[in-house]
Amino acid sequence: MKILILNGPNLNLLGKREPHIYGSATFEDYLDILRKNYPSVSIEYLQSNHEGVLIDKLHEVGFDNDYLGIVFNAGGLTHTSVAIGDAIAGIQVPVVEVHISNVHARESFRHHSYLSAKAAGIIVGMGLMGYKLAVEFLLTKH
Ligand code: CA2
Repeated sequence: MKILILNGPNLNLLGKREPHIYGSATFEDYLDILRKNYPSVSIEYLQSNHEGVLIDKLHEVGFDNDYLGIVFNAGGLTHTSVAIGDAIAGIQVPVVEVHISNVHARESFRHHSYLSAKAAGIIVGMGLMGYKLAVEFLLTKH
């Protein structure tokens, strides 16, 4: 039983910059805790700053029946990338869109997502806990 967590541009800076918005934990620290909480799930993780790498990963995992789903924070590409929206629409494995911050309480350009209409669910503004909630949701589909 596998789940992919996919993080997009600049999320490698978590815990290092802007802690007032994104918190002070690094994603790697959080991932350790998450993996310990779900020992029976193989949680794969990829962060990339490159749109094409993210799309290639969606295609690679998106037709693999071993995956329950993909937990995806596309970062700023959420608000700009038709191509990532198309990739999610084109794969079979469900994608849960996650945002650490409440994008609706921020600048108006963050209010629109090219992913949301193609996502199985959306979690916004719950901090890093959003990733855990997305894993819980995907486990209910097992
Ligand atoms: O709230 C989220 O999870 C976002 O996806 C984060 C993106 C932002 O563009 C989206 O609108 C909402 C930004 C990721 C950058 O993360 C940083 C973390 C620490 C320091 C600087 C950037």
